[in-house]
Amino acid sequence: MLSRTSHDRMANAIRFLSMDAVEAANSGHPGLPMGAADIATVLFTKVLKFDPTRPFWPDRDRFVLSAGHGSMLLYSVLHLAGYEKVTIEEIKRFRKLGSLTPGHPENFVTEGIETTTGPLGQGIATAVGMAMAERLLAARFGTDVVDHHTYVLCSDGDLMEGISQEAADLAGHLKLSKLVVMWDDNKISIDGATSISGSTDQLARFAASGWATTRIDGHDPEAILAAIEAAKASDRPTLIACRTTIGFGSPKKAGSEKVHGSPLGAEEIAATRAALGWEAAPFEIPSDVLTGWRAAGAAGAEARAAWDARLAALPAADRAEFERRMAGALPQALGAAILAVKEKAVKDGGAVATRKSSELVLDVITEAVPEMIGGSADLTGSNNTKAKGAKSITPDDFSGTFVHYGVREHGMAAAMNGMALHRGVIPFSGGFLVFSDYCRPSIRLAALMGERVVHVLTHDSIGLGEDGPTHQPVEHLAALRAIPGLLVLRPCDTVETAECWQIALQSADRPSALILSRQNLPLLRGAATDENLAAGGAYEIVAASAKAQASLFATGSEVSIAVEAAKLLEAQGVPTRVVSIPSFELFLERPAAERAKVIGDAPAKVAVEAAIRMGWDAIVGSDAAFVGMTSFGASAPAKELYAHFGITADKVAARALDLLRQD
Ligand SMILES: Cc1ncc(C[n+]2csc(CCOP(=O)(O)OP(=O)(O)O)c2C)c(N)n1
Repeated sequence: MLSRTSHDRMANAIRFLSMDAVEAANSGHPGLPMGAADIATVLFTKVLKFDPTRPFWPDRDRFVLSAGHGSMLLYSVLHLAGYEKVTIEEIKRFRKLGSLTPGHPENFVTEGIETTTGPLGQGIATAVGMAMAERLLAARFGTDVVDHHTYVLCSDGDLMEGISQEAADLAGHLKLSKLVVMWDDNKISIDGATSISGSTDQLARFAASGWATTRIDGHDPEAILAAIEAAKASDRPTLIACRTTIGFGSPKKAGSEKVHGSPLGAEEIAATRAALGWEAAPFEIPSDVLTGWRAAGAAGAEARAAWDARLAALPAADRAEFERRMAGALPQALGAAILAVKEKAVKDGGAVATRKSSELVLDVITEAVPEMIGGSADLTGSNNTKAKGAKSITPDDFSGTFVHYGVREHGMAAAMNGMALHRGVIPFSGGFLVFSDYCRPSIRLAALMGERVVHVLTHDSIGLGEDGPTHQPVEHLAALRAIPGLLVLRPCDTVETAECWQIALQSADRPSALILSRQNLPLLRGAATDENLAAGGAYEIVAASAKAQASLFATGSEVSIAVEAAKLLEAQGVPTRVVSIPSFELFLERPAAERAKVIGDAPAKVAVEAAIRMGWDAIVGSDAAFVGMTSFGASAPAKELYAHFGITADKVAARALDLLRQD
């Protein structure tokens, strides 16, 4: 054990780096780093298994700062422990453009940061996914190479957010005993005392969700260490309520919301230096303190080297498989698996709902890509995300590949992010498209971080029928397409569904949403080849009989309506082509000349999608007609709804004829 004096000085180094960096930036949050410095010091010097020279060592312990506003805590620790890139110059550039020290921690900016945090509640829920991935990989590869813990530091705000309950429930149920959450229980948030807005007994809440819980003095290093050791021995996840003082050390501001999110000011910083006996100038670390921290950082090298040896001792095939999965490389077998599904679909023909098409694809590709971990938010039979061979994961058996997430869309989406960030698994899950709203903050973070997670979103329009407008997405396609980086894939038949799955898996650095129908759709693609036509985002699926007078554009379930409309138009002597657009994003990423060719120059252009028009003008231009939705849906059989809202082949053909008449 460090002497108390050494501990205090090491913790104070975090406090002063944070105070001084916030002061230099003239913005930021000093209160949490000052209050939680003792917790971080014990964690990083006594507990955490890490090696700053190998930030991506697969068997490192994960540390998630769920309260991302306290980013200076993390930057201070990374610098002190010896993460090479987090230099003192970077600390001085806190919150500056292009620095490695942005306002909130970004995993894609700074090595050593496990996940982007900032939206409260996301970190703790993401950490649940990391802990799940650890157990899944340990079940496959053994604890010789997969045996680490996930630690979270969260704040009051993290626990106020509803997602924290979804996460707690899931972790407690799954008995994620290697998940340890340290709650910075300082009783202060932005508006003042937390008692002005809440009175939940958090320990009772977590206990009720199956967690071990304990309460300690968050400034007592021995108590912190003892609580963590007890947590590691528990058979359940643990919540440690660490009573701390926000802004610890500041004579005038400690314990008050004033220190949460603004610089202390030169005078108060000087007073804090005097109070804590800190003589070093801003950004200077006394040599005894730096030596102590660097020794803590170097201590993990031995464990890491021992792990390297254990990995080397694995049977060659296991080792290669482990390394492949951790690198996120797909198995060779995927291409042949996709082609086999396409060939079978063409042979079988017939009408199939794309949610069912997706199941047919999953039956084959989950065999080829065994790191795929499926799931559903209690809609397994509707989302069709449980492949034929998939076994459910249970609290006592993680050898399966399917997660019953329960009715917890938000917690599910965040856990998927954590699984993807952990590496070694590819998470996909199921939900209704209309409830993607419930996942949206986590999907947004997946896109920001560039993580490969695949959301299967079924029941994608009024085509779901009788459940009515609460369940019928109208604005959701536009809302998802608005998220930068997210691939929104809406296939029209089984062949396109296979291609969209291939795209989603091959997109290693972005999330995908697969938008699938409840209702049956005819097979439109008559031939199966190796070529992935959907990968271009849009392509001509039906050619015109002569130079096209009308071009019809559609996605998903409306492509077959456009194809019927084209037949009507052709019968009236209007040469008509149909363009299927499985992905706006992939199409818009292509060069303008290629796009112009796909869009064509027919005088009449009509777009069809059972959703709002928003977003379509960028594809077809504002001069095109649009057949879709302008209101919420209604409760009735799907066919009647399509007729009621005018999304029919007749209407599409009529709009094209109108345009030609005006021409
Ligand atoms: C989802 C979300 N809502 C609001 C915020 C803005 N915000 C940042 S910190 C905070 C609350 C601060 O209280 P607490 O979590 O106790 O942190 P502490 O004051 O102890 O640092 C809020 C509302 C946020 N980051 N995320």
